[in-house]
Amino acid sequence: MAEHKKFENGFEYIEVTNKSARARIALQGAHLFHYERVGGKPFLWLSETSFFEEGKAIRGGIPICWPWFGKHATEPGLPQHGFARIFVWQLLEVNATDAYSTEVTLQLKTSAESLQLWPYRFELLLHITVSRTLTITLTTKNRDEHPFKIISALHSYFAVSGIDNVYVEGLANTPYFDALTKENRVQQGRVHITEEVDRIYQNVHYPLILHDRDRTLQVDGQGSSSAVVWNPWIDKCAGMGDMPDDGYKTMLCIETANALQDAQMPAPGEEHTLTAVIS
Ligand code: TA6
Repeated sequence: MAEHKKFENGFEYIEVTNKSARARIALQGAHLFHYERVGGKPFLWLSETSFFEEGKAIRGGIPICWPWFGKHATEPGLPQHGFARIFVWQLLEVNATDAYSTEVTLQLKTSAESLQLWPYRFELLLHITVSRTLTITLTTKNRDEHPFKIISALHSYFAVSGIDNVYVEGLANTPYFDALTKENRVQQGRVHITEEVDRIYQNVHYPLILHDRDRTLQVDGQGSSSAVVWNPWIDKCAGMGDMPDDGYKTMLCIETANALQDAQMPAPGEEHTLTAVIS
């Protein structure tokens, strides 16, 4: 079942419910901000002080960073992480394939507003499959006469019991760029979080496993050989107006990306697909 819902301020989202799971997807940003299996706890972290307002990215769930990641390379005044997550997408289809699985398709296309921010014609499709497994697939289609470069990420915020209880398996001996120190390093063993972490891993071999005290979550990436691991820790968290001061204790971002050397350059008429399979 899928229901169109609105917050009191009119912010629109879709709530999908089936025998496997429940999910909520905002039309702004095609932003999946809630997923939980029937009888389970939410997979995704959502800030209790997140904005649900036009033009402001939701803090949590799976923001879509596209067509650039982080600050724009040359124009710092442009939106952080691109514009896909702050534009309103069109809901194309909700298809209950059976009682246990629902597919949702949303679309974002070139507009006068997008052309003001990025001078290329494109089509974006987001397919979300809500079942016992959560699959989110971002397809970029080059509708322009020129090739264009996309740096993107499915910026997944995972809910954890406590940041001290978790570690990430699957990145040992993997090179990463440390966005805090601007150094290139190599991961030694498991990723534990004991301070602010902001790393872009390259040559990633999926799946990655998030081990928590009472569950493990698997993140499998397709069309991606880079991944971002981020936790803002105490000081950065305290400075964020849409995150409680202790929010860093119960979240960890593991982002399936096309970043740094993994950026993509579809030619006119070509497309690229980035997928995260979460289970
Ligand atoms: O994913 C890591 C990162 O690029 C961090 O540097 C931090 O900026 C985070 O994304 C959140 O970005 P946002 O624009 O959503 O506050």
